[in-house]
Amino acid sequence: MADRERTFVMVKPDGVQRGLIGEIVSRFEDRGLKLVAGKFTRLDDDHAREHYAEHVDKPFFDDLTDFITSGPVFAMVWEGQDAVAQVRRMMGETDPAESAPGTIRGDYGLDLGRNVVHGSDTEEGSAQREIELFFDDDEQVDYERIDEPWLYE
Ligand code: IDP
Ligand code: MG
Repeated sequence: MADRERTFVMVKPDGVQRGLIGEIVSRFEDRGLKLVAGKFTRLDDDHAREHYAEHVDKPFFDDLTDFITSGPVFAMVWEGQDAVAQVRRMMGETDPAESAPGTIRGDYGLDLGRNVVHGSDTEEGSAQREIELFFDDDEQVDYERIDEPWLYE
C-alpha cells in the first residue's frame, strides 16, 4: 500500500455562500478519504497573506487576499492514500473554464477568481505548511473509519 498522507482543503467564500460545503465534503467522503479536521472560520489579512505567500509578487495577490478574507471558509484536513494528488485531481484545474466536468471546479465554477475550493499542491511540504497554519496537532483527530479494510488492500 502506498503512503497515507494528509492534505489541506478549504471551501472558499464563494463555495460557502453558494451552499456547496456539503457537496464538496460528500465527494471526498464518498471517495474514501477520511476527514481528520474541520473548522468554519474567517481568515484575517495576515493569515490570508501567509497562506498565499507564494503568490505575493503576482498581480492578482491583493484581489486574492481580499476575496479569501471576504467571508467565512470551511477549512479541512483529509487523509488517505496519495491524498494530496488525488484531491488536486478531484478539484480540476486552477481555472474552472479549463476544468473537466466531473471535477469540483469543472462542475461548480466558471471564473478563475471564483474557483470554489482550495487544495494543497503536490510540492513537497506544501500540505504540511498549510495544515499547520490552520490547525493545531490536537485539532487533528486520529481514528479508523469503519470501511478502511474495504478501501485498502
Ligand atoms: P490553485 O488554487 O489551483 O493551487 P494557484 O496558482 O495556487 O492555484 O493560485 C491560487 C489562487 O489564486 C487560485 O485558486 C485562483 O483563485 C487565484 N488565481 C490564480 N491565478 C490567477 C490569475 O491569473 N488571476 C486571478 N486569480 C488567479
Ligand atoms: Mg495553489
